[in-house]
Amino acid sequence: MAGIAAAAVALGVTQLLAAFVGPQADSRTAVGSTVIDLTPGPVKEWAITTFGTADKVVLTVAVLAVIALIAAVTASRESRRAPIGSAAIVLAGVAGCAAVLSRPGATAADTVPTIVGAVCGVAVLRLLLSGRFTDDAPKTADTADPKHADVPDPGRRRSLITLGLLTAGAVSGMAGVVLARAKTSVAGERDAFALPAVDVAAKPIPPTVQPKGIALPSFVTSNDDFYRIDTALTVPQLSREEWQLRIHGMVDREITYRFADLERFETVEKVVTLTCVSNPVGGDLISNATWIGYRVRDLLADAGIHPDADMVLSKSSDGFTAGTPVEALTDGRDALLAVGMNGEPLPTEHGYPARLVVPGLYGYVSATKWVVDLQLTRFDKAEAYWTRLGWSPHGPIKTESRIDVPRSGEVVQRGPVTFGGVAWAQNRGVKAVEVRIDGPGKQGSWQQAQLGDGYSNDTWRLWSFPWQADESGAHTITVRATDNTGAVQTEQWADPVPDGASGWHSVSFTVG
Ligand SMILES: Nc1nc2c(c(=O)[nH]1)N[C@H]1C(S)=C(S)[C@@H](COP(=O)(O)O)O[C@H]1N2
Ligand SMILES: [Mo]
Repeated sequence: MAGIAAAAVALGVTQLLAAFVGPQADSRTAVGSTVIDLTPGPVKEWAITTFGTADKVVLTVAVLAVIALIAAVTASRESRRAPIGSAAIVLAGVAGCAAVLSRPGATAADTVPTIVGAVCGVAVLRLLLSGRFTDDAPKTADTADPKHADVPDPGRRRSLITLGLLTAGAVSGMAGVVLARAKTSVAGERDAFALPAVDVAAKPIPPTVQPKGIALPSFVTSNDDFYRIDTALTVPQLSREEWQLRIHGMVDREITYRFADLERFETVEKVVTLTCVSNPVGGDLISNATWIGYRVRDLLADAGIHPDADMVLSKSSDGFTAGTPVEALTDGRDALLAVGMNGEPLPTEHGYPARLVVPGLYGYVSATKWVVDLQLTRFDKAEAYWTRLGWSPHGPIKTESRIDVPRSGEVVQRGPVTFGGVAWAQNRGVKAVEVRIDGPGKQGSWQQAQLGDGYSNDTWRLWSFPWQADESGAHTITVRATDNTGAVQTEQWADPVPDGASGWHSVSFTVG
């Protein structure tokens, strides 16, 4: 417990001081980001497919658990001749300072909170393990004396002080996080941002996109429900004032846009379904929104792109990169630099003040949030964040479909039921969805599902399937989609690495 209390104080003090020095002094985030960057690709992939949007919470809890374990074990070995616990805290402090210094724009002064935190941690450990609280102190006899029963024994005092320090460490850490967030937050200016008037509106979304009589995901995902995947341990807080978009590399003229410069471009509204390459078959890392922004093509037009440039390497303010084919950013699909999402400014976690939205490509090769830099280059010259980790340099979205109703293991009442789900093939569009119950076999033939109206080739399509649940017992339902080129979704099972999962989604259920 002494070790855990010492670690809590070290982390708490660091976090609290960092709130006053600045975000770059936050060694917790610096270490966390370094860990994320150094984690091998397959492990990251495992974390995303296993924990999905909760991956950051899981990471934080896991890291705290590991720190507590190391602190407890090393502190139990602490002795005057071998101060192993203190050494562990000093070592952690050194690692924290190194992580802080490795981040862009950090100075020596930014290591002060970490150093002070480590010193406090060592002091706490030494205090709690000092002879002051040991039972062989001269007063031992007194504690057995009924006259002194109200005087806490040294062991009890030590427990109370340990608990107090642990609490103090935790509270100051949380205070530091809250304070730092309040100081850097762009939430206020985001709320004050009035979206530009739309010049080219998206066609209205008819209610018929949503199948009736079944609870499916809403055709348009609310901002709160929209899936979120990124490598950012703390959400970048980038003000419109600070924001710039630099266009450079294989161009005739470099251009840097300030946020106010965007006003002179046509404002375009588009409904686009984003999908994560890490989405497993049947997974929920897919959402659909109405975006407002500017055509990337228009922003690039004045730069004079060299004919041999085939990739735009986009970069975020926190160093994430994506490599997108120039063609996907300049052809008729109208890739956007989006500033609005479902009628609101982009939420900070979805890229405020500006991000890329490219129909038809997985997010890891296209959807850069907090985007500040577009470099015209070549696929044989440059590598982006996930490509370096073993993902494919190209990431067109595969045709997929998912069963939302019934849930796996659900017990369905006898009688008429309606099953349903979603299907997607962005940039090609979904033409048909077929369902098979209990196949393959004589009863298990493919049958056409009913489709919600198609909105566009860039959006998902909702489907439903009325079925007569007559036969009690175990059943399975399988789904497959066909895109507008006539290609049927492949049965070939593939993992998300390196270029997206494929295979038919099946769900087992029981008629009871
Ligand atoms: N800056 C930044 N942008 C990013 C990422 C990231 O890690 N950092 N992840 C990408 C990935 S892998 C996906 S799937 C989409 C997800 O966008 P969303 O979080 O708005 O749903 O963002 C993309 N843009
Ligand atoms: Mo992703």
